[in-house]
Amino acid sequence: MSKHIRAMLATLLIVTGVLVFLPSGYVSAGGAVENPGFERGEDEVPLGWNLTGNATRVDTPPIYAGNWSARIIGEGDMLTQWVGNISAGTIFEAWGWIHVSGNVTGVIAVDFWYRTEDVESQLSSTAILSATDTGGIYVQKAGLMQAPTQTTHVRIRLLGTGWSDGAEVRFDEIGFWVPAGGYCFIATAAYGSPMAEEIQILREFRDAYLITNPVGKALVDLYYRVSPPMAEFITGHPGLKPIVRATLVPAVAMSTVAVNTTPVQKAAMIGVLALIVVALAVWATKRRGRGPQYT
Ligand SMILES: [Ca+2]
Repeated sequence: MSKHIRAMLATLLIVTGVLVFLPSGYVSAGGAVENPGFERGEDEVPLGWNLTGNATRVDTPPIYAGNWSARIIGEGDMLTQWVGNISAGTIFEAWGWIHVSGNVTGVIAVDFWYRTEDVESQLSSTAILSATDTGGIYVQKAGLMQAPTQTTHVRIRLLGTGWSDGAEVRFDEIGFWVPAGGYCFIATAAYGSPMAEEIQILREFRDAYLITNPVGKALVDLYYRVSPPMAEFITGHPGLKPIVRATLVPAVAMSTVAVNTTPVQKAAMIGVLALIVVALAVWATKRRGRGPQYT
C-alpha cells in the first residue's frame, strides 16, 4: 500500500468510526406534514389531522414544543394525515417526538398509497417508528423509507398498541420530508443504500447520543461538512466498499449495544470507543511514519 492510500484509509477509519452520522431529523418543521406541532386548529380539532376514537389535541403538559400536543389514551385512538404529490422512488425521512407513560407502545405508522378518484390501494408494507415507556421525556424517532413505484400519497398515522389502563401517548412535531442534508454519506456509499439495517442502527445511535449534547452535535456538524467528498470517492472506487464496511463493523456493533443497554453499560461502551479511537490514531500515525517511501 502506498503511504497515500494508507493515510487515506487511516483517516477513513477514524472519521467513519466516530462520525458516521448526519443531522437531519432535528428540524422542527414538519416538511410535507401540515400542522406538525398541532399548534393550529380550533379547540381540540387540529388542522390537517383527522382524529378518531378518543384522540385529542391538548394544551396540558407534557408538551414537546409550542402550546399543543396530540394525546391518545386507548385502543382505536388515532390521528391520521394524508400527504399528496409524493414522487415514486424518492427516499423520504419521517420523524416525530413521542412521550409514552404507562404500559403501551406509541407508534408512528407510515405507508405509501396509490390514490385517484376511483382507486385507493396501499403499495407498501407499513413502516413503524415506535417508543415504549420514555421515562418522562419526549424521544425522537426517525426513519428513512422509499416511496414504491406508482406512489401518489403517503398516510401517516399516530396510534398506540398494547394498551393497559391509565396509559397515555403524546405526539408532537411530526415530520415527513426529503432529507435536505442528504444521508449518512460514507455509510451509504459503503452499503449502497441509505436504508441498510446497519445505517438505521447508526442513525438511532446518532439520535440518542450525539445530537442530544453539544459535543455530539459539533461532531455531527463536522461530519456533515467533511464526509460528502469522501463518500463520493468511495462511490467512485467500489473496491473500497468492503474495507469501509469492515471499518464500520465496530461502530455498528457498539451502536447496537448502546441503544439496548443500561447507563452503566453505556459508560463502559463509551470508554471502549474512546480507547479504540486513540488506538487507531496511534496506529495510523506509526504506520505512516514507518511506511516505505515511494515518491
Ligand atoms: Ca406542539
